Amino acid sequence: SAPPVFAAVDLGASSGRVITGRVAPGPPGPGALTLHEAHRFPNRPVRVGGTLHWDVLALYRGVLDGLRAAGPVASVGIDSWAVDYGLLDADGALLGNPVHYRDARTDGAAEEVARVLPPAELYAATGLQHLPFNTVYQLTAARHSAQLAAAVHLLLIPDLLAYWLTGERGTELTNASTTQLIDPRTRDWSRTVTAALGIDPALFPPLRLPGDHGGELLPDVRAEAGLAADGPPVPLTVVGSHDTASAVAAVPADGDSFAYIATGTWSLAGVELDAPVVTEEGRRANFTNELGVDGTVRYLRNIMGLWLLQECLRAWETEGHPHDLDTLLREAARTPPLRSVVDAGDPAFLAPGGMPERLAAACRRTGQPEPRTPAEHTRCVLDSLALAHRRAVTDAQRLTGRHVDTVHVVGGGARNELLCQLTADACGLPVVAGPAEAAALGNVLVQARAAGTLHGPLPSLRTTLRTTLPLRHHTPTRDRHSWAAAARRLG
Ligand code: ADP
Ligand code: LRH
Repeated sequence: SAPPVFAAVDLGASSGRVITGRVAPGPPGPGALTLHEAHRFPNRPVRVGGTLHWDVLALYRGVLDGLRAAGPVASVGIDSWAVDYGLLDADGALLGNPVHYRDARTDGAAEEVARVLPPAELYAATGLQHLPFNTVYQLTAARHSAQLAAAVHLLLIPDLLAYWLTGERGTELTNASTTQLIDPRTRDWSRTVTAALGIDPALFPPLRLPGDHGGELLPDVRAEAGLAADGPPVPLTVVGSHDTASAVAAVPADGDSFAYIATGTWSLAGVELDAPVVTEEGRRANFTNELGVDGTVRYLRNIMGLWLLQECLRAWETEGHPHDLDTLLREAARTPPLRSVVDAGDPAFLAPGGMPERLAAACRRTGQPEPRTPAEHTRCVLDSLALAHRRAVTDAQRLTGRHVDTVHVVGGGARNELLCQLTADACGLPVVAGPAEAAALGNVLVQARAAGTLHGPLPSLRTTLRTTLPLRHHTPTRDRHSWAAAARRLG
């Protein structure tokens, strides 16, 4: 019989994709696990009425088109970026378009929360790093809105799409852990936080875990997806619905002395732990404890990531001077290194718009030469990301006592050879690059295990990945002292 095929819906901030994963019978080895991109579609936010929204129906359309392109599958799993949500009324209808986490509505919300729950207490309860757009701040910003007053259910983005596909409502735990309403020790809602902020936890449908059964595709969905009405039911399997949870599940690591950097729109850099580390030192260093697949914890820091470059490319295109990424990266490789760096963890880079000028202004403020050409901007972004990667990998080891001997780079940025080499150089550690579609792969792994096609705990799934995937190895070359000197320029 044909090997089972699993459809992973992976929605990133820059694009959505439906990727099929096929697991061949027999022992792991090249070709045992193959991915095929059935459909990719852009994710373009829309500003309307002064608010930046996700175009969630366009994304849903992309999912249906992707399922149609994928053909008959054994199951479907959905993951997406974190923190954002849609509200449903008592009839189950969507109340307004989900708001983008980069929207300015959360300006000032952290200060409001801090008046009721000081940052140290909020961190002690949740172990979550401060990001100005955490769901807790979005709900605070929206708390006097008619929309929230009318809401009966709150569904995180992957749970919202799963609801449309199956009619079943749930709250997947790994993504719920990014709301800042979950206690990572109990892996349940933090009554300390919900009570202090007057957030009704009943808004959230019951928690569910990666591997759980999440219902079946509805008849009208099957028709839209081109599946025969009388074909076998297609289950939705709950996966690590936070894309970073799925991406880290697919890190092809050997043992536990590794750091990972999931690089796409964001760089998420840190280590995997068995239990949360919630310390005041960790809070000050802005490290987070997000929940992962199989009871793991992602101890990591958010770094601005390739957003900095995406926004430069968008600006140049808007100005009528589009640049091709491949050419820019080749030119950046020939541009003098470490001429100017910025703090790639700075939330000042969060909002969209004017990125080339904002990078130049940051260099000016720190007494460094301003990047002037697109190649210089690109070099500045990549050097700055590598420097932030180095800092996160160093800090994660210090704060957790975990030793790191290898850095795994996964996500779209794993395709960027210059970024991977600079990261190896900056960290002074070997970098293993790939898979680029790690989130989709982690999504497939959890589905395949739930279906009984793959077996075992994460380490053995990772062994399958190591023996199956093409990976690129980068050996550190550059003198580490120049990176330390560059770090000092940022203070
Ligand atoms: P997200 O899931 O956040 O939307 P991805 O993981 O898809 O992001 O990563 C997208 C980024 O990966 C792009 O912005 C680009 O910088 C980088 N990337 C994708 N393909 C390539 C490539 N062929 N060469 C270099 N970089 C690439
Ligand atoms: C990456 C990601 C990240 C979150 C951010 C909102 O796509 O899920 O882990 O912090 O988006």
